[in-house]
Amino acid sequence: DRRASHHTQDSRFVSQLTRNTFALILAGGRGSRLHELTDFRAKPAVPFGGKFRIIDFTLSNCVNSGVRRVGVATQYKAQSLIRHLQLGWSFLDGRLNEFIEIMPAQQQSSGEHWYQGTADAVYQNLREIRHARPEYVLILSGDHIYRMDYGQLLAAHVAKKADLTVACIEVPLNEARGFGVMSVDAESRVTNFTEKPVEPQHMPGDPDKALASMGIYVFNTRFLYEQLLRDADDPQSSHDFGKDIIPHCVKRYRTFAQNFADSCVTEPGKPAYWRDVGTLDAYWAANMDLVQVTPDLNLYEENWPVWTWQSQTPPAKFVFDDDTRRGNAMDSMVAGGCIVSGATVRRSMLFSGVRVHSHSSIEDSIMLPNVEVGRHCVLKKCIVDKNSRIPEGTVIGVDPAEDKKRYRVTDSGITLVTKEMLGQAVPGI
Ligand code: ADQ
Ligand code: ADP
Repeated sequence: DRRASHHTQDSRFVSQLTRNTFALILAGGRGSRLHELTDFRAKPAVPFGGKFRIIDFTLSNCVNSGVRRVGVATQYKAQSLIRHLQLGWSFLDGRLNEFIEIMPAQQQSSGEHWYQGTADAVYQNLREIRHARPEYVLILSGDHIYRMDYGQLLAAHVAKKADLTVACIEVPLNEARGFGVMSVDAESRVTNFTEKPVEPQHMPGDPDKALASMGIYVFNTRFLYEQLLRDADDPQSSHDFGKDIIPHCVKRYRTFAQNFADSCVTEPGKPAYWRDVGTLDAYWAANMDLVQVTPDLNLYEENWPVWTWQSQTPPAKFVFDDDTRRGNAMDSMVAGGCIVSGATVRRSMLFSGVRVHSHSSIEDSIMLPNVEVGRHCVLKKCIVDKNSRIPEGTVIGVDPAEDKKRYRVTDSGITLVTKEMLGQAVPGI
């Protein structure tokens, strides 16, 4: 019938748009508010959600949306990220014109700089983008946890005959200072954009909310070239999308906003989930979101899989001790290769290969891959970095003043523990 044939035409239209798109993922930021978690790896490479890395969410959105020509611009501490991409993301098929390409900062412009702002990171890769001859360029960040159908975003961009489309989300007004904040008219055209405003403007009709940029942009390719070339020649510019390019375009060209609610992939009745896990508190909270009984972001939903690379591990194992009635995990996610033996785990996230020994208790915590927790330990509200060994009898998360002497404790009481803090770093490096 007519509706069905309309639908087929629409989906063919969207798939043509996604095929004609090149996605560039900005993955070079340090993520300094994650402190020691990003001492040796870029934020997009930080493990998340039991078996993933943060960048897997954005990459999966690309692959699931049908945007399969992807560049990843790296800069800060890229080794761990590059290894992950090579191991886990080399399955796209070049014969079908699909690829994920690593684009390291490499002082390729005539100047002496590595990437400056985010716009410079794209500018320095213009040659590669040109080579792919896309009609649209999708600029993404490798830092966010969300599920989004970029096809819907592209379709809105084309329907509005936009030069530039910015994906946006409603955030509480008191958090809006950390974002680019915009105003839109009745047709969703952006009328004003301010990066990280001191006094963010609330949305009309809602004094407690602001409309924030998600740092996700669709550009017509030719328009992007023009803007980047102009910006590169501007001595006043810091070469950043949020600070320079977007405000410039809003004043002069057809810039539209698309609300995340319209392209978010979610289950009926669930809110649109998007998190910038930029701080230790936010990182902890977003992992804890996943262990909820009915999480807003449901990783068990199969029609929008999150892809990753994972080591080959046997199933998680639980060894129950009849005397102490311990040897179990409740309201928790436990990845492959873990052994919980005679210990109790509650409301926690255990990444691959974690070992928890007898008489220990872990609550509201995140154990990154290959952490070993000795006997008689108590860990509460902790983030324990990869490969750390928690010695027998250690208590963390009960006396913050004591914990602060050795570990990093946030204002809200989350404790980060790394192998460096435990004195277990490999000597010589
Ligand atoms: P921020 O996230 O504060 O704001 P920024 O720190 O520039 O902006 O990071 C954007 C992305 O680019 C991150 O994924 C980061 O890792 C990456 N990045 C930063 N510098 C880079 C470089 N030189 N090379 C490669 N990658 C780099 C932005 C927007 C706001 C918006 C928020 C949403 O500027 O308007 O509200 O994102 O989170
Ligand atoms: P992976 O190797 O699985 O990506 P990480 O995400 O922990 O593991 O990556 C950290 C990177 O930093 C690795 O290349 C590792 O060799 C390096 N590294 C880890 N700890 C230290 C340290 N104390 N000093 C220097 N480099 C380190």
